[in-house]
Parts: sequence; structure tokens; C-alpha cells
Amino acid sequence: MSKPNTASGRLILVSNRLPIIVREEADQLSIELASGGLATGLSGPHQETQGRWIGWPGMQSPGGGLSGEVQGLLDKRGMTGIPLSSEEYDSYYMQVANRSLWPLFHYFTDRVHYQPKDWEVYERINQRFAEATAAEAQPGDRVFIQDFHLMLVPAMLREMRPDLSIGFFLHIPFPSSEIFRIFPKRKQILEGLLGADVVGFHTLDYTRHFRSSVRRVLGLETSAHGVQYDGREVRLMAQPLGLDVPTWQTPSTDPAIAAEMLKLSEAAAGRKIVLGVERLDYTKGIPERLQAFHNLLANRPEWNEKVMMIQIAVPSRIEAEEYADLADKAHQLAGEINSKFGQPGLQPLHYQFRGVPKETLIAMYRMADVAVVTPLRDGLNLVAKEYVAARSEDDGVLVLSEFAGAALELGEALQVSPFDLDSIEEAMAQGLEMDAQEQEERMAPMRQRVIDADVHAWTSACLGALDEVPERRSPSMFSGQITAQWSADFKSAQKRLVLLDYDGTLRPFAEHPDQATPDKRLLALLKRIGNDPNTDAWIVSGRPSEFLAQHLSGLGFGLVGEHGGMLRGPHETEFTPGGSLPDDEWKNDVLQIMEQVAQRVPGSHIEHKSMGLGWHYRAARSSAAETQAGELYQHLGEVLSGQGLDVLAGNKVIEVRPTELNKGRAARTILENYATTPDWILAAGDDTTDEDLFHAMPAQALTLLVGERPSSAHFRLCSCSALLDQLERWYEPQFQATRTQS
Ligand code: GDG
Repeated sequence: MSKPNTASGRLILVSNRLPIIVREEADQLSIELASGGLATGLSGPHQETQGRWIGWPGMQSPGGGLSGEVQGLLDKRGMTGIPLSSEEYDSYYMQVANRSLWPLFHYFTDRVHYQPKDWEVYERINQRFAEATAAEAQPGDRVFIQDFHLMLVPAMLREMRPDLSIGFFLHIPFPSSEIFRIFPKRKQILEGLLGADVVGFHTLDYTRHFRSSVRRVLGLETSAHGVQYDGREVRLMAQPLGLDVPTWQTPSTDPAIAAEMLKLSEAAAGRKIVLGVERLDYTKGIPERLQAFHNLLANRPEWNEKVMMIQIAVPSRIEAEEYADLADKAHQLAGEINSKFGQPGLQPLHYQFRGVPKETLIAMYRMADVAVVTPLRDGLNLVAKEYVAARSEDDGVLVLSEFAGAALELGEALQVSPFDLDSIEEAMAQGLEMDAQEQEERMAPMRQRVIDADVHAWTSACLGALDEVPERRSPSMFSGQITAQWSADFKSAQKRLVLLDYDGTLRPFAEHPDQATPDKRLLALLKRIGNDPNTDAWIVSGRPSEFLAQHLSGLGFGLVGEHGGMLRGPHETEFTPGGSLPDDEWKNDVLQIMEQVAQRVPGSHIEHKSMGLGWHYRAARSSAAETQAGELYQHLGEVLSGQGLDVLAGNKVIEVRPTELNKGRAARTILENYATTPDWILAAGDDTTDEDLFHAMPAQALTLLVGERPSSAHFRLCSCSALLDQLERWYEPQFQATRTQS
């Protein structure tokens, strides 16, 4: 009995801006597809699945709607336009996205212009995007939402359409939690993003920052894969965006590129070329770079007539005052460099405050001896990758900021700190002087990497993660026809095997583990199961063996304690180890760490087991307990890595125990005792340690999760008492009698 496998549906893309350019000529509207790596990567699956792309078409809608003509044109291309009035554009896009979230996420906290009234508009527009998506999506569709403009959409959409698989990708950095938690709406942003099933970032650093923000701000538990939230596992992934490589490999014989290369070589007049290209944005480090170029000319006069720099600064968000100030500053510096170091007919700096056509850009990448990409902070940085992809001869030198996400992939670049102007100047000089062999040794591996990890690799990784979502959902309820079928099988079975976890499965959690003893109802039920001649029954628990022996002896059950560490058969009186005992040297170190944390969190306590140690914080009063648990989990994971020990984040407990000993291994030991596998097997459990038990079960077993979370169990019941009700029905004498008669 396996879970339904939902075939991937259509792809619904959601981004602030649609990938189009709307043109109006002689009263005639037309729509052209915009080029760009992201649009190219996503347009394939968009078309193949006959999907939909939802976004703002780029023109302001004073009346609050799009004309039928525009919508008709978009429709033909599988697009849905979201209208924005100029006031909405200003609040949602300029003020919140560009003047609050952009500086915050790039660590420019002093530039954050947060205004509650603008945030309301951001919420409203996110709601508008979510509603349009909910209306568009059919059952089984996958939704992929892009970037920081739409961070509330995942949760809003889930509220309306919990059936959809929802992915989100952040194209800018996710900052350290120390920066992120400054923002007044930090909680709402995290909850918004956690509405997705998969959240993607460019680098592992950003996933780590996100995880620590989630722990710190929302107090949630996180794991290596993601975050447990609202009965779901939100998967986090690090996948840097790639290029549409062929664009940057267009040969130099292309007439437009050839013409541009000729123009450039005339302008260079034999000088080497240093290149900078970006939107004019304060994150990109343009004034710092110009200053470093100034210093190069001032400190190394031998280069004065041998080098020219081209700096393309594409106007961007220029209506905001900080961008206008930046433009002034860059202009002023450019003027200073040329007046100081220029000679008649020979300007050292070609500063262009405008964008250039793609062919010109390719020509510049091909001609530049050194590309200087030195952002102060950048999510990834495509320019660095484009320069590398365009170097078909494996020559040229890339100077790259260590604060760009792309630095992790482009390790052979000359990496610099953009805050250290001397290091930029030094790298520029080193690049200008580098011999051909070293250039190739550095460029060739980078180029291969950029070619391999292209935009299609990014798309298939992101969509692949979305495809897995249906399998990661909570199991479906154990009810109706399914229960009836398993009940019929129960009756006809000759030999049954029942494996039950204890805490959270048979007995709800109490504030302190010692208080969670079995009550009369549970004892009566267990006795009935244990006495059934057709049933072999086991408790498979994380509890110390002493607790199990004290409270669950004499019921006819076999007992497994310490997550499989200790076993005692139904007719035995002593526990034996579930495997070879590892040495105990690690325990003192772990105990010391746990004691420090326990001291800080009143009400928490440490549990000693023969195989492991656990720090319990269910009874902790301090709201910092979750944060401490997260820190402890991470710290122990790092300290103990490679020692054959597992660190488990259970239900309000962090445990350390030998990897080799788990409930799955204990279950396999039990199963090995049968010459013929029992014909009716039940395994029930609630927390992640029970997943080992579920995995160890043969395919025909019934695996039941108590509670709601993603699990490999076949079905779920909502509570301990629902499980007890079901077991009582199966093991009541009347039910047994029907079996005997039949
Ligand atoms: C954000 C993140 C992340 C630039 N000038 C011209 C021109 N460009 C093109 C480049 C490149 C793109 O613009 C810029 O991309 P970046 O990645 O460098 O930077 P952002 O715009 O800040 O992008 C960034 C990116 O999202 C993707 O996830 O890498 O970290 O900040 O493709 O070629 N194109 C043309 N003329 C120009 O003058 N034709």
C-alpha cells in the first residue's frame, strides 16, 4: 500500500515583473519576450507544461485594471497581468521592496526606510498576486514564486490552496539573523516564506542564515533539510542561478559583436582594458572601484598610458534620493580621474551612465583583459559568470569580491575585499600583469563550472525539488474503507506482530517524562494485546530500560528501550544490548555541554541512559528554550560529527546516541526471529526516531503515524487516544469472537 504518486502538473510562475517588453507604436500595442537567463531557463517548462506566468506587465494602471487589449496579448503568451496603480507601485515596489527589504537584506541597515503604511500596501499587493495564482492554478499544479517582492505570497497562497506544491526562490542574500531580526515585520516575512514547500537560495550561507532566523524569531526546530512547520517539512535548498550559456558564447564573427569589438579596440588604442558593469546601485561598490582605479593610476604611474577602464553604470531606481546621490558621486569621481590622469585624446576612464545592447556587452567581455566585479554585497552576481562564459580562449582575469554569492563557485578568481581599496588596486595590477599560462589555469576550470551549472541545471534542481513535494506530505488519515480493509485482514491473520512506540503514541506527553506513566485504560488494553495468543507485541521506545521494566512488565510485551539500545523479549527478565556497546568517552563532553545549557534554561533537565544522553525542555518556562535547543542541536552536531553518534531533535528533547543503535535495527532483530513473516504487522509511532522503525518494516506492514507531519508511514491518526480507540476495537473480545467464528 503506497502513497498516491501525483504526476507533475502545469508550472505556474509568479514574479514581480513579467518577462516581457510592451511596445506601443502608432497606437498599436505589441509584446516582446525579454531575454535573460532566468526567463530563458523558466520559459521551457512554462511552455512545455502549458503553464502560466503571473506578474506585473510593466505599465502603471491608473484605473486599477489592465485593458482588455493588454490582457489579450498576455493571454496568448500564457501570461496573466497583475495591475498596479502608480501609488501602489511607489509603496509596494519602491518603498518596501527597494528601500526597505533591499538595503536590509544587503546589510545596509542605515538605509532602511520602513513605513507601516507602505507595508500595508506590500501586504495588499502580495495578496493580489496570491489570489490571481489561486484562481489560475489547477489541482496538481506546481507554483514557483520569485524573489523579495513577493515574500508573503507563499503563506497567502497556501491558506487558499493547501493542495498546491509551492516553491520560492530568493535572488538576493538572506542576511545573518542579527541583521534580519532588526526588521519590524520579521515574523511575517518568515511565516510568509514558510508557506512554501521548498525555499531556494543561491548559497548554503543564506540557508544557514534563514534557518537561524527561523529558530530565533519563530522558535521553530530546524534540521539539515529544512524546517518543521505547521505539520509540514519546508525544504531549504542552495542552488546558485546559472546562465543561458549560448548567449555569452555567440562567436566574435557575429557582425554586431565584431563591429563593437573593432570600436573598442580603436578606443583602447593599444591599452589594456579593465571593465566594470552593473546597475548603478550602492550594493555594487562602484565608487570604491573607481577610487581603486584612481589609486592604481596615482600609485603606479607606469600604467597611466597603458590602461583604460570602462565602467557601465545602468541607471536604476533613480527616482529614490540615495540612488541620485550615488549617481552624483560616481560622476564626480569619474570626472576627477579623467581630469587628473587624462591627456588630450586619451581618457583613462570611459564612464557610461546608461545600459548597452547585449552585443556590446559581449564585445566588452571578450575584449576586457581584467573584469573587476567588486560588490559590497551581492546575492550571486551574474556579470562575473557572464565574463567567464564569454572568455572562449580561457584567458582574461576576473577580480571578484568575496562578498558576492558567486565567489563560492569562482574560487580561481582574484578574490578581494571591496572594503579594502588597496586589495582591489593590488588585484587590478596583478591582473594586468598576469601571464597567459596563469590566466588559463585560473579561467579554464571556472569556465567549465559556469558552463556545467547553467540556468537549465538551476531550473531542473528547483523544479525537481517541487516534484518531490507530494511525497513529503503528511500521510493520509487512517479511516473509512482503508480501516475496514485492515480490520478484515486483522481478523483473518494467523500471526500478528504489533510494534508500538510509547511516548506520544500510546501516552500523551506530560510535563516531565516521569509523570507519563501508563494509566488504567492503557494497561488494560496492553494486557489484552499481550495475552492474545495470535499476537506478538513489543513496545519500541526511547525510554531507559528501567522505566519500561518498572511500568510495563507482566503485560506479555517485549520491550525495546533507548531507541533500540536495549532489548528484552516477552518471556525474558533481563535486557540485553541491541548491539555492541560503543565506548562512553563522548559522554563526559556532551554532559558538560548539556549541563551548561540546562543551567541557562530553568525547568529543563538531563536524562541519563545507558546508551545515550538527553536534554529535556518540555517543562522549561523560559521562552529562550527553543533557541537554546536549536543552538545545542547545531553545536552538538558540529562537535560530534564523524564519531558514530546521532544528535536527534525529538519532541522537546535533544538526544545524543550511537548511530548504530536505532529503532529500525531493533525491529529488524525482532523480525529475524521469524521463519515466516507474520501475516499482519502494525508499527505505530509519532516522532522522527520512529521513521527508522517505519523504514525497517516489510512492505505489507501497516505503519501508522500518530500526529501530523511528513512521514514515511502509510497512514496517520490524529492522537494517542485515536490509536487506543482503534486498538481497543481490534482487541475487544467481541471482535476476536467474530474472527473465531468466521
Ligand atoms: C539580482 C541580485 C543575482 C547589466 N548591464 C547591462 C546588462 N546587464 C545585465 C547583466 C546581468 C544582469 O544585468 C545583472 O545581474 P546581476 O546578477 O549582476 O545583478 P542584479 O541585477 O542585482 O540581480 C544578484 C541576480 O538577481 C540573479 O539571481 O545574481 O545578486 O542582486 O545579466 O548582463 N545587460 C545589457 N546591457 C547592460 O548595459 N544588455
